[in-house]
Amino acid sequence: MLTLTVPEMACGHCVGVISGILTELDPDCELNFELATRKVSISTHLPREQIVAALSDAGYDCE
Ligand SMILES: [Cu+2]
Repeated sequence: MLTLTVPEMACGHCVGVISGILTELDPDCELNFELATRKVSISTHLPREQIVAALSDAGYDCE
C-alpha cells in the first residue's frame, strides 16, 4: 500500500483523471482518495517511482 500526497488534486475532476491513470497502469489496483488532505492510497504491485512518474507527466506532482 502506497500513500501519496498530491497537492494539485483539488476536486472530483482531478480524482477522475488520477483514477484513470492509475487504473490504466494497474487494472487491479485499489484506490482510496481523501480529497480533504489531498491523499491517495494505492494498493498495487507497481513500484512507487512508476506511479509518481506517471502522475507527474499528467501534471500532478506527488510528495
Ligand atoms: Cu480538480
